[in-house]
Amino acid sequence: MKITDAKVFVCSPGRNFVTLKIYTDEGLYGLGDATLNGRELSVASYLEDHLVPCLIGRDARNIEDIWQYFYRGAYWRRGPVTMAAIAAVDMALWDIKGKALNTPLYNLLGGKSRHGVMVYGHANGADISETVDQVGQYIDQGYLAIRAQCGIPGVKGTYGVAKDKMFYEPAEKGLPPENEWSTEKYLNHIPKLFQTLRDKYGDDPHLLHDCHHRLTPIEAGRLGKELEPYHLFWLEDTVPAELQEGFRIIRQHTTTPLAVGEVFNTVFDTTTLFTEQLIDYCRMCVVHSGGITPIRKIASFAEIYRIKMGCHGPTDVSPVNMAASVHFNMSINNFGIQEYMRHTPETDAVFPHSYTFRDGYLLPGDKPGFGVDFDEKLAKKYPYERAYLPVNRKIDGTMFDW
Ligand code: EZ4
Ligand code: CO
Repeated sequence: MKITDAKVFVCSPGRNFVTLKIYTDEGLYGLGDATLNGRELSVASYLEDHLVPCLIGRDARNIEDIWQYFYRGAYWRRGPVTMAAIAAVDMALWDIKGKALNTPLYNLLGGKSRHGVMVYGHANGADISETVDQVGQYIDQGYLAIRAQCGIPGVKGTYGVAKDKMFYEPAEKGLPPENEWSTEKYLNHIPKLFQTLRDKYGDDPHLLHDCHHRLTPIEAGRLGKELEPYHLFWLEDTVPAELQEGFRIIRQHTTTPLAVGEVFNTVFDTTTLFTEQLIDYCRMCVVHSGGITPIRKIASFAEIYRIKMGCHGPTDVSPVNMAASVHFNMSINNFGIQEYMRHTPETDAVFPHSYTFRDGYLLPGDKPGFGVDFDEKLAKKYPYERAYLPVNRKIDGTMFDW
């Protein structure tokens, strides 16, 4: 089965997405997601200018070899742009494989390990009471797990506080907006949010929180310790994760479960974290870690250390990635949870998909491959629009992590 062509589509049905479509001489095509929030055109160029020319004429069945050709074969490796581009190729080839064998992807990955994929939704609010109400709305919709974020008094524009509650998306059109940050105010406020949530909703709902890479290890230790009475499902991205060794300090101070990895690109970002059992959940995303081929290996490596997968699933990657993630999660034993931010109706119309939400779980459906399509005609109505994630400064103006 020869690859005859591959096309890159950049569209913006509510926000920007990069989609790869690989065509074969047997009439089958596959879809891959290549979206990297705020850097979309770089991945599109990486694909069009560098990978697609090498793809034409290759046998679409040889997924492992093609992955190794683009990763191991290249002298310049890693990084989010490179890995998102390779991921899109890998995903499209798995999609073709499923269609060629007329079976959903999870069957090719070992079959079902569970009946559905537990997801968590995002509850955001300008203050504690708004977030508490939002958590209640997710519980009413059947969610078993909810991530809770709220505004911090005295801090303008905190991460996790949305303009649109249902479809939270931090990227904004134009140049990067600037947020404000105070670790002191944040650390004093967040335990009150979780105390209020447990008082109101009891022990059952799984509650999660994302620090978005803003603390030092000792600050993370303090927050984890103060949140222990509210037994979080996880505390996410406490520290900037370039420094894996920092997690040793956090672990010495708290039993709150730790999650990290949405910005990781390869297994090499995880070695200290996994082998020393410094985290509980690995948040790597199918698209930003190079595709189905490498993330399966990363999950197997994590399994040895009893670490579970809790993949990133924001609205800023497309339903193609979400479908790939659901099939992957269905198949592995060490699945923890899947992040699920709902896409807007405009996005869902461009990417019709067979996965569905029911009673707190995503179900993959039984279409061959990923079960996602791409409406090219509709996508043309939504051309690319420049957009950036915010940057962050401390109250005195110092540049900080966002
Ligand atoms: O800020 O995907 O857990 N979810 C997150 C996301 C990230 C965005 C960045 O593009 O941290 O909201
Ligand atoms: Co996060």
